[in-house]
Amino acid sequence: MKNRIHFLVLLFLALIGFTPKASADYPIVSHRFLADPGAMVSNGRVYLYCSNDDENPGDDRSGYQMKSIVCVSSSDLKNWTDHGIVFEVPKNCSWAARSWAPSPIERDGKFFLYFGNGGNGIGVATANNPLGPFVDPLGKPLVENSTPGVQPARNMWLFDPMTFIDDDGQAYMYFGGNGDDNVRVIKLNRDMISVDGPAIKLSAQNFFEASWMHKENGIYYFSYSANPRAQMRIDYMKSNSPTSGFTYGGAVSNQPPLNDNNNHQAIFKMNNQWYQAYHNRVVAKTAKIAPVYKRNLCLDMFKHNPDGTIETMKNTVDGVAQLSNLNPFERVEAETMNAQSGIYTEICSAGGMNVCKIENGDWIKVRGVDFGKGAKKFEASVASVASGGKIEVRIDEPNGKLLGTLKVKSTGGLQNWAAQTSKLKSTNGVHDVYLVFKGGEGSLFNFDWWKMN
Ligand code: FUB
Repeated sequence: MKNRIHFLVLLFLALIGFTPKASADYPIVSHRFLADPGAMVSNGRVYLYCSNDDENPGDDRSGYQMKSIVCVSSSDLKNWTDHGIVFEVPKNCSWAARSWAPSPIERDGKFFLYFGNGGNGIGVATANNPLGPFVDPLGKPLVENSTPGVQPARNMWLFDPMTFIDDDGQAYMYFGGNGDDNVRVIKLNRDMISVDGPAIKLSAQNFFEASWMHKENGIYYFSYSANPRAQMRIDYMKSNSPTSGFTYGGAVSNQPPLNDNNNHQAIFKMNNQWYQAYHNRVVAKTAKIAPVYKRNLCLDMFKHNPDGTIETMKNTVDGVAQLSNLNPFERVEAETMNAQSGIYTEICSAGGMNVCKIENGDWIKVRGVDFGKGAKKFEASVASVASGGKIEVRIDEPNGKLLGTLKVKSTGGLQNWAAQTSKLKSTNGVHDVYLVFKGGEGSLFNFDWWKMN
């Protein structure tokens, strides 16, 4: 089954190269089912905090059961690092039963993660580092139905928080769902874990869920997922104030290809360009897995027009430019990749994550690697119970030019790490690198990081 799914995903990736209208951007972090991204740009990286759809059963009836938040990040928008689970309920927050659709923000050197306890209240978790560990500072929800100003609200889903800090330092949290009059915004105090005054009611036509706020040229843009009557587009309203006077602006983006269901946007600016991270269901649909609760991340760009409207985003197969080439002469985490076939990740005993369940024929693609004047050696930290596995270093295609082969020697255990090296044929310029795994039957070895010399 595993190989069949990988074959189908591979087939899809091969096909989209020839079919410009095929689907949304390459799935980001395609080895995980992730959804509802919340974006934070910090220190030259964008971090996406996501609902963990790997926790949903693989059928179309079980509903959303996510209890953890997964973080992935990138500095170049093409190669993404999987940081794994950074917050989990009830383990890190005993009052909550679910953690959905998180939204991150940084203030005063601290990191805050807001999440929905399903649709039944909003919690906050804090950390001193973007990757956690996130802990519950309150021991109770930050916003619940009894919070002044939340009710009355007909059948409101009390979830999908998004926190925004205005230029004057005032923080606001937007949230709500399921009804035009069910948008709420509430001021947060400087500590970011307490509210200042009652929630204020806002209305948005066809409001369904996924509140997000961004500001450009002094205009406040409140974007949201519209309801199924409005094809679950990402629509927006704009205003000169963060809490009132919003008028409908149109669509930030239409229903993504290969989705046919809910969507959830995170809007962020990096290198002076606006992006929308979102989810669709291309990985599950391509692999013929029941797709409703198995979503995957995507990314595209959009622009603001000179008149203050938004030019509706185009979903592309590969429309986002790589912001910088990857330097292979510094340690690269094995779980940093642009695409993959067949691999999984897990917590690594040496810290962070490692790639695991590597089988014959699996591969990792790393995009836009700058070889400079050439590399002579490939070094990789691997862990293996037996010798016999290999890492082939190829460029441009999974079966592209072979630069060298690392023959993995036993390290005596799947978490016993050792750096091993092999020679490389010298290559100049910028290439996509494919690390292609070869060996016998079953799981071959684990892989933590690599580097060229
Ligand atoms: O992931 C669960 C829910 O689905 C989110 O809270 C909504 O935004 C929708 O994407």
